[in-house]
Amino acid sequence: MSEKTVFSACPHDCPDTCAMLTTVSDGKVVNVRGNPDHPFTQGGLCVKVNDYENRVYSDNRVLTPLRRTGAKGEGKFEPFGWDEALDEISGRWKEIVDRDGPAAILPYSYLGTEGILNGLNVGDAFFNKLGATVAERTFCDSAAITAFFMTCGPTAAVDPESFVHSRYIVLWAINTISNNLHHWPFIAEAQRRGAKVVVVDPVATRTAKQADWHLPIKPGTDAALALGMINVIIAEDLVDHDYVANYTVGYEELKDRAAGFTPDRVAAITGLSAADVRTLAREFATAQPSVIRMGVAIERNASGGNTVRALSCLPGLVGSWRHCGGGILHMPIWAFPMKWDDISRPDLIPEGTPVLNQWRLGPALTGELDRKISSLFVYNSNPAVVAPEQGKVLRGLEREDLFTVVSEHFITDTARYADIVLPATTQLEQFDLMFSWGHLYLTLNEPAIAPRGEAVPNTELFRRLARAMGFDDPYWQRTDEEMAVDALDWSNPALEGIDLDGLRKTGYARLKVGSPDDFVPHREGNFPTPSGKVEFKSSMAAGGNMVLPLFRQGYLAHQPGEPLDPLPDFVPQNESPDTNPDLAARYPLNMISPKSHAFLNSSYGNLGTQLHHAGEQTVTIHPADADARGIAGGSEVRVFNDRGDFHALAEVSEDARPGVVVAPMGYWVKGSRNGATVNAINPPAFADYGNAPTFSDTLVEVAAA
Ligand SMILES: Nc1nc2c(c(=O)[nH]1)N[C@H]1C(S)=C(S)[C@@H](COP(=O)(O)OP(=O)(O)OC[C@H]3O[C@@H](n4cnc5c(=O)[nH]c(N)nc54)[C@H](O)[C@@H]3O)O[C@H]1N2
Ligand SMILES: Nc1nc2c(c(=O)[nH]1)N[C@H]1C(S)=C(S)[C@@H](COP(=O)(O)OP(=O)(O)OC[C@H]3O[C@@H](n4cnc5c(=O)[nH]c(N)nc54)[C@H](O)[C@@H]3O)O[C@H]1N2
Ligand SMILES: [Mo]
Repeated sequence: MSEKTVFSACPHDCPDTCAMLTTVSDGKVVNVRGNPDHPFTQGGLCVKVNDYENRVYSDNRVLTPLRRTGAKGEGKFEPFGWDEALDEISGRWKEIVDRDGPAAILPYSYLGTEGILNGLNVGDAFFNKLGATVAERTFCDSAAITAFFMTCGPTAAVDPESFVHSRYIVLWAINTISNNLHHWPFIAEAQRRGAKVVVVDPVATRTAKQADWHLPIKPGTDAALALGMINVIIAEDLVDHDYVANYTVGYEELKDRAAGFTPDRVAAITGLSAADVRTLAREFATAQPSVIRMGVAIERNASGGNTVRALSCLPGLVGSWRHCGGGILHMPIWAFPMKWDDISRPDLIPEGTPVLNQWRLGPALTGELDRKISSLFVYNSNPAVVAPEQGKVLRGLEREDLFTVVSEHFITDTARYADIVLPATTQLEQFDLMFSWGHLYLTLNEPAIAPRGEAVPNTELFRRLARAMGFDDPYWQRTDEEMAVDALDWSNPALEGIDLDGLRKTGYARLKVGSPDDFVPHREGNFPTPSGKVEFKSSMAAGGNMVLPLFRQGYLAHQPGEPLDPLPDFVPQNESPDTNPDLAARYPLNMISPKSHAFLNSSYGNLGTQLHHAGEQTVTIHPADADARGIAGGSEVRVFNDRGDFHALAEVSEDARPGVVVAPMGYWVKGSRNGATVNAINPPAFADYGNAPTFSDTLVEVAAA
């Protein structure tokens, strides 16, 4: 018997990017586990990935190319060969290019895998060269990144491991224990050392229950709370005047703006008490080092970008940046010296190529947008579940004249509608390198086993498609290893002493950015903003709304329209009693649809262990709201608004604040009670910045089914 252990990396779109060890015996994976040497992962995985081998070996894997034999959506397919599949795809695309132009082809993708090679940008160069519609993928963090850049610039800011040194930790719209699990031990260690942990979240999550203080804020009102903190800090002179004078711009203007956000007004907006607003401000200013950890859901409302602007001002105002473990943590990904232009090749985009935001898939496919979409190519994503306007997405996918190709592990709700399904490898069958948006380690993933069946990595998929389309430049023929070398700037100081050979010996390497005990990049300013300072008043605001290159196949897109307000402000929810009283009268409850503990977005929504853990789709409702509607715990309810409805089991609990209902996302349409899930009723509106979604800005009603 031959046994070996291989360095793997969790492929998922999650801040943790765990270093894994895969044990292979006689060519078969017998076990995956966390690498105990890894300082961030520390040997643990999670309920999603603990049994990753069951995903790899699932009987339901797609293992050959498939072609549709039944009606769209029926899920009936027959196997056929790769050569035939590539001939058919390239043939149909050439016809479409001649008839409708290349922009009638729409790529659709996100982060089914997060690898530098196989992840977010793997198809960009191909589709750019083809002249397909440019896909704007503002799925996650687009408003927040724009706002953070406008205030602090693209900086890693705080090492998540430095949190052990923090004295005051505010977890703001993040459910760390479910969604960023491996950060928790560092927070718990700080707590043991006497730090206070505060959670700002409308829901008493697993994380909130471990905190010292939970502030159950009304969704979408966080910008008001942040501005209220600024108001109190200035009014009570808790400002670090020296830091402000040397390393920030726009203090007087920020002071004027915050003057309107008195604790009483903020209390009325947020549903918290004025005393709580004052206490949070005082403690954050005085208990140094103080730090904020922002989650992704913070951006999902009309005020999302403004919220991140306001929060990002706070550490500069009180000088938290002076200390190790102080500041505000968003995404340390900016420490990785990526060569995005080489990966995405925006230079190949033909002049005048149209752009489509992927959240508009439903209206685009159903003809609402005056766009001709003749072919859809989906990889690394499951829009039938993750995108808003689910009803329109599904109707669009049913179109007989739409040529749909989906590259997948499984016949997802999206793949069910495909004309052709192509088999994709899982992480254990492919080579990749991983950056992280939650720590400062570069991680190697070596293939542990040969691809199952005829599955191919996304890199190989695009090599084959390029060949089929006649792209013969050597760029399209690079091996995975050559692509890995091209993807990063290895001469950057952050990668000093790190190379592929070294990674093969250890599995991971910490970027050369200093140790977690002395990571203080902004002790003396040095912000990567135009002024080099924290921009309370943003100079980039003059350029108007932005979607960053990462989200747009490689180029920075200033959106047409007015300049942005250079100062943070509070904008009420789109769907609220203040802004839309008629709507609020009919649909008085604010729904949020956060991550499910046991799924990774919609991934694992079909697998036994995780489904068993998750149970059926629930909607959590406060006892007062349940009583008013005669809803008993465990009963089937209908959650609805003008956009549609889905069914769920009521979970009556004070974990939801009154007026708020919580329905985790990720459940598959197939298997749902009425052919619909949370995104059937979520709104298509964008947040204030970066074309981010507004999943927390949704009014609904709940009734017994
Ligand atoms: N288990 C698990 N882990 C995951 C994922 C998963 O699907 N499952 N997905 C991964 C991905 S892609 C991402 S982006 C991250 C996201 O991870 P998080 O950043 O934690 O995002 P969410 O779970 O969407 O929301 C976090 C919390 O914000 C709260 N919230 C919602 N709206 C508001 C609001 O307006 N204000 C405030 N203050 N709080 C609000 C929700 O109640 C929720 O508890 O998780 C990653 N990790
Ligand atoms: N209501 C609501 N909607 C949301 C969110 C929310 O909180 N609430 N969160 C949003 C966020 S933050 C995100 S990031 C998005 C996530 O949206 P997606 O990135 O679309 O996430 P998944 O649903 O996990 O779909 C990824 C698909 O890729 C497939 N896949 C995995 N690896 C590979 C591979 O190597 N090759 C190929 N070809 N396919 C692969 C998986 O099997 C899976 O079906 O959802 C967004 N939608
Ligand atoms: Mo995400």
